[in-house]
This record gives sequence, structure tokens and C-alpha cells, in this order.
Amino acid sequence: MTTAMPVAPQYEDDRTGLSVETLKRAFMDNLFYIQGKFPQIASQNDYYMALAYTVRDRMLQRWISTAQTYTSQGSRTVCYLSAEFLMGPHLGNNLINLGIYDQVQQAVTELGLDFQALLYQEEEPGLGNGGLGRLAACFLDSLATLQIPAIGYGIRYEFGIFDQEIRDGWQVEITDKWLRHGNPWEIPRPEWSVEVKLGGHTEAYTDEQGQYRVRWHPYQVVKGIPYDTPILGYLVNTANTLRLWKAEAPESFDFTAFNRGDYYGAVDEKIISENVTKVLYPNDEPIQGKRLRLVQQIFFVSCSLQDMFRILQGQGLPVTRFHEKFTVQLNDTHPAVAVAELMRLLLDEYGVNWDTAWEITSRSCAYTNHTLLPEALERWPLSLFGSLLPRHLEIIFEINQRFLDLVRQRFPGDAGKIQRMSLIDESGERYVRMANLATVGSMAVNGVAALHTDLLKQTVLNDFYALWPAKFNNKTNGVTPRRWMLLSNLRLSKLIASRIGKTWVTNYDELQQLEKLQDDPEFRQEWRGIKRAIKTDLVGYIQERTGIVVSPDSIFDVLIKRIHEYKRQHLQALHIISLYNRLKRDPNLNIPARTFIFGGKAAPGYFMAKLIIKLINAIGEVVNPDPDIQGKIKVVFLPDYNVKFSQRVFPAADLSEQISTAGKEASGTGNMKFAMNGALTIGTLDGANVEIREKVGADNFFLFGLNAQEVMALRAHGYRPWEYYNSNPVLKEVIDQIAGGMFSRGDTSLFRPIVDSLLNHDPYFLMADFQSFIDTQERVSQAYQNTEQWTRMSILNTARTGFFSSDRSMQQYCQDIWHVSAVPIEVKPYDHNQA
Ligand code: B1N
Repeated sequence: MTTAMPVAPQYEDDRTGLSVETLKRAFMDNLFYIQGKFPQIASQNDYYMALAYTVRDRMLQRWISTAQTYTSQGSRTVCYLSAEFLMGPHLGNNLINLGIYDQVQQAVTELGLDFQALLYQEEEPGLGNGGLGRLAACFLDSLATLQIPAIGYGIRYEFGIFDQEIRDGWQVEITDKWLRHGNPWEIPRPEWSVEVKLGGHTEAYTDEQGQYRVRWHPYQVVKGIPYDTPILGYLVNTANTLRLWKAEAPESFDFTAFNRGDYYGAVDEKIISENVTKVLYPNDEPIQGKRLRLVQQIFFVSCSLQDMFRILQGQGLPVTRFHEKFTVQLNDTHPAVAVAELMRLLLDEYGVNWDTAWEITSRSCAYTNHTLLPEALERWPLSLFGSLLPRHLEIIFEINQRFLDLVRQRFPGDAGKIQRMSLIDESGERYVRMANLATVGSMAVNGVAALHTDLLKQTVLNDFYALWPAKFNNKTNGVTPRRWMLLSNLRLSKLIASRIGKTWVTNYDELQQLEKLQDDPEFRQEWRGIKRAIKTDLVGYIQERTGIVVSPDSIFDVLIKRIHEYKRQHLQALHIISLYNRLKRDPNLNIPARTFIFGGKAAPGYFMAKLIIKLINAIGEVVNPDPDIQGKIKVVFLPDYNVKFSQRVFPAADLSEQISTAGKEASGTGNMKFAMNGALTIGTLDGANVEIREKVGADNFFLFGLNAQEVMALRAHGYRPWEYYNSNPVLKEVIDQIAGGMFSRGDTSLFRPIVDSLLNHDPYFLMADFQSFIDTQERVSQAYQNTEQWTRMSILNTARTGFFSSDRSMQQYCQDIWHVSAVPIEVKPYDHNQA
């Protein structure tokens, strides 16, 4: 007797099926069974959650097959350690990467719901400050798309970057309660929890083999629980993992304390532990001495490294093969304590000898530097470091001693070098220097743009470069075209696809094929039409958020990024005032109307940055309603700049402002998103602007200002900003107006700190760059009036910026640093009978 072959089901599986009918049924089913709601009482958020679960279901086969494949093949894996992952909304991106955007849109629409509103309903996980965290997110997207085994390790902050409101022109911070409605994208894995030790003291002993060993008696132990989020590649089966750690007390109740009657003491400890992952620290604020920040760093680093050992041992590999199985990328110095922690685990927990442990550690780790700003280079007071991590400090001393011996050998008699290169700063109060630790403990060190890497070699890490030139390499940043073109600019993506096909999404070089369309009148017109339609959408949004009415026919001149003096938002403010003065004098001046759009958060403790926000809003209050200028200038500060909102703005921009002081912005990544979406750049020779200009061509880029060399020379020779004030009447008038209270209802003290800083110190050279900026902005205005020529330049910007795809960045890291290769995934359908 033969058993019947299983018959293919007549209906699609509700958890995997992709037809519109199945999607509709699965969606309603999730509304009912997960949200416990029916349409008459369902909220917008219920619908969002039901849709999110419907989409997540469709990712799980890939996620599980990926994990199974990596486990069975023991694949070499990239571990990207980052204190920040600024993922942005998941739903839209997952629809794009699954290739089911259109079906789902249709299903949702047929159910009578507003698809875009549902996408917009998602509260994004704001687990990062800006570029560094967003870069980590783009890298995860590219790694999955390239089918590279990778795990993103980070922190599951309960409160991410604060929400910003603007009241009376000032920034007000509101806590970001992103988890309040639940997070449908993550799965907790309490079974893989680990413990992290803190404080206490160490004790040396001799083990049975007569070996010198160290035991650490911690004062406190914190438990880390991993929360996993799938990271799907674009139209591939690979679904990697973002693993974020949440801190808890080892036991919910400390029964010893409880039995002593110290119930509240036990609860206290629970609260102290949970505080570890409570809140993301803003950058641009001195973190020195912030003990909790150092606790966060060791917490997520230790959890992640212990997790790697668990995986290694799960695959039956000895700990001495750690560096073959894993490559550990340190995203800036925030996880640099990994060098000491990996040593500690190998030495103390696994009994490996020093030389072998050092070999494994220094062959596993690689370090990316993201800033040259001296105030951002992390160093921890030795006393704080030692009280929290006594064992790590001992290990760092030992690393340092061996390292400095090497330096003395190579550069005999150079005491200055020893002082500069030491892992310990001993010039005053003693500090642990995290960049030095990361550099010494890594096999590779990279900067994030060509100029940045050069400056890194010449300045901050010059001594290390002299010692180990081959360790240093450049990896220019990139951004994922999935989120930053396909998802955020579907209209432009479809136009491009109609002419050159769709494969440019993963083959960034192919965008070059658009060059042949630069002179095609029909293509140009469609190109313009799309830009105008997107601008019109933004007009509505601007009015809704700020009440300000702007014209889609004006130049959308956009400056969106964190607010910082080095990024020089106030240089644009000076420009706006000078333009306003010209228009007041000559209302018939022949210049195109401009809408100046700003967005960005200031660190809560950064007074000058907050005052710059106030100044921008104050200028808007004077300029926007002034009938004399006939609406030719509008100034808009859009509150609460974040990933979700930026997806609306990049595609709508005509002009991208990249105006940082040369030498200060390591790379920038917003600059890339603008150019890819066809905005022209006005910028300095800073960060990746240099390479953008090289790629798009000098004719298609508005360059202004001093270069990095000139800035350094000017500083060295004595910079006197007030000389520019005295010799430039346009600049003088602008400064006098700010100082005289024109934008502060006569109050001459409000903006005094900005005026004083500009006249007396001007550390970011606004006064020196002012005239060049104004002149170049005038060239922009002239160029915009030649519509055909502008369109051509816009097309060329998109055509020539494929290089800035994060796929290219990731391929370079894979080849030059990580030595990992693709592991294609075959999906094994879930079999109910086998489960
Ligand atoms: O990293 C980005 C670059 O594109 C930007 O130019 C750079 O400014 C940015 C302390 C930082 N550098 N350093 C940070 C972030 C958080 C923190 O607590 C420093 N962010 C950057 C990506 O390479």
C-alpha cells in the first residue's frame, strides 16, 4: 500500500502567503487575535500593529533559515558593536526589502484604510543621536543585502533620543517613550541572558597547574537580556539579527534582603540595575565623569562578547578560534573597552595565556574613528574607571607596558612620543584614553572619508600611523539606496526604473546610465515634475506643523542635521539676514524665491546650539510676515527632526547645505542622501563633500570657503574675526542687527553670546567664510533661474553618486578588513508536521 503524496494546499498559508486576498485575511486575523480588536473600535495604532505582525510573519521563515544556515555552516560572522543604531521606521523598509510593498498597499487600501497613514503611525526607535547611529543602520541593511553573516550588537535604550518641541522659538525636550505601544519587531530571548560584573576588587591566586590567575570579586552584577530584531536584505533570503541588550537585576527579588526585612533595599537594587539601559546619552555634551555611560559601554560590550563565546561553543569550536569565527568592528570608541573585556574573558574565564589572548584579541578587533573634535575623544578618569572595572584597568596597564616597550624599541629616547601614545594620559589628573586603547588593540583602524582619514593620520593618530602605517585605511561612508531612494522617493525610483531598469538598487554603478538622459527634454520634464510634486507634499506638511505657508516654486534650501557650532547653522542665518536686507532695499531684486528649511536637535546642555535654534526662529518671525519682501524669503524650522521626517525632506530639497568648517565634519551622510535624490550641494571641502564634488564634477557643485589647510594656517597665524567685521559692511550690518535687537524685540542681550563668540573667538571661522558663502549663494540663485541647466545638474548628481551606496562601503570593509564572504540562504518552508 502506498501513502498518498501530500497535496499542495488550495489556499495560501496566512502567515506566509503574499496574494492580496491572503494579506487582507492575515491582517484582519492579527487585528482580532493579537490586538483583540474589531474594526469599529480599532485605533490607528491597532491597525499599524496588525499590519506590522502580518509583515513580520512573512520575515520569519527567512530569519530562521538564515540562523539555521549560519549555525550548520559555522559561517564567519561580522559583529558590529555600536552604542547606537538609528534604525528608523521598520514597516516600510521591510515591505520594500520583502518586495511586497505594492501588494500590501493594495490590500490595506481595499480594506478602506490609509496606507501612508499606517506607515506614518510607526513610532521610530530613536536609538541614536545622528550620523553615527544611522550609519550603523545602513550598514546592517547592506550586509543583509550582500548576504554577509552579521550581528548588530547594541543597547535597547528605554528612552531614545528626546522628542523636540519648539516653544516661543526655543527647543524643549520631551522624553521619547517609544516602547509605550509595544514593539512588534523584536523578540526577547531571556534564555540567552548573561551577567555583567561591576566594581569590587581583584585577587591573585595560583591555579592547580601553578599558573598565575586573577579572580574578580565584583560589587554588583547586572543581567543583560537580548532582544532580537530581524534585518532583512533586499530581495534575498538573508535575514540577519540586530541584538540589543536590556539591563535587569539578576533576580527580581533578592530573597536574602527580603528575608532580612529589607524589601525596599532589594527593590532599589532592581531599579539601579534597570537604570543601565534607561536612556541614550546625547552627543555634544561632555560625558567625562558620567559613570552610567561607562557602565552602559561595558554592559553591552560584555554581553555581546559573552554571546559570541556562547555561539562559538555552541558550534563546538575552541575559544582559541574566536578570531576565525568572528570579526568585531568597534563603531567609534564607545565599545573600545571590548579590547580589555575580550582579554579578560580569555585570560580569566577561559584560562588562555597572555600571548595567545593578545593574538586573538588584536586579530579580532577593528576600530572606526568618527571624529577629530578633541572634545569628543573619549577618556575616562582613572579613578572612575578603576572603581568600576578594577580588572580591566589591570589588563590595560599590562597592555600599556608591553606596548610602550615596543615604542621605546622602535623610537629610542623619544619621551614625548611615549607620553602621547600611552594608553594613560598622565599630564594632569590621570585618564584612560579610549582611542589609544582601540588603536593598539585592533588589526585595522579606519576613518570615514578620504579627507578625514588623511587628517587622522596627520594629527590625532599621527604617532600610531608612524608606528603601524599598514593598519590605517579609509572607508568612505555610504547610505542604503533602499531606504534613501526606493522607500523615501518611490516616484523618482520608478522614473529611473522606467529608463534603466531596477537593478541599480543593488548595483550602484548602474545609476551612471542616467547620464545619457541628461539632455533628454522629456526625461528632464518628468524629473522636474516629480521634484515639484514632492515639494508640494512638503508644503502641506510644513503648514500643518508650523502654520507657515511656502511656495513649491521657491528654492527649497535645506539644512537638516544636529545643531552644532561646527556645522554652522548660524552661517546660514547670517546669509538669510543679508538677503533680507538686500530685498528690503530693493524689493524688485531679481532673485528666485527661497524657502530656508532647518531641522535638527541640540544637545540639552549645549547652550549655544539652543540659542542658534532660537535665532533661526526669531529671524523667521521678522522675515516671514514682512509684506515688503513679497514672500521671497520664508524661514522654517521644522520641529523634531528624525529619520521618519527626514525621509520626506531629502527628496524635496533643491539645495543641500553642507557648510561645516573644513576639517571638522568627519564625513557626513546627509550630504549623500541629498545628492542621490538630485539636490545640488553648496558646501565646503569637508568630510565626504570632497568626494561628492569629485564624483559629480566641480561644475555641478557649489564650492565655497577655506579648505582644511587654510583653516589650520589661519588659526596658527592668529585669526582676528573682528577684522572681517570692520572691513565688510554687509557682514557688519548683519552682526549689528542681531546685536541691536532687531530679532529680539529690542533686547540687546539675548543673542549677545552668539555675537561675542563670532567677534572675539569665532572658533569655526564663520567670519572668514562669510563673503565666499554669500557670493556662492548668489551663484546658486542665478543658476536656479536656468531651469533646464539646473535639471541637468540635478540628474547628474543622482547619476554620479552611486558610489555613496553603503553596499560599496560594506564590500570594502568585507574585502579589506573583515575577510568575510557571502553565504546565500535557501529558505526551508516551515513544516507543521515536523515541528
Ligand atoms: O559620524 C558620522 C559622520 O558622518 C559624521 O561626520 C560624524 O560627526 C558622526 C559621540 C558621536 N562622530 N562622532 C559621533 C556620536 C555619539 C556620541 O556619543 C560621538 N558621531 C559622529 C558617521 O561616520
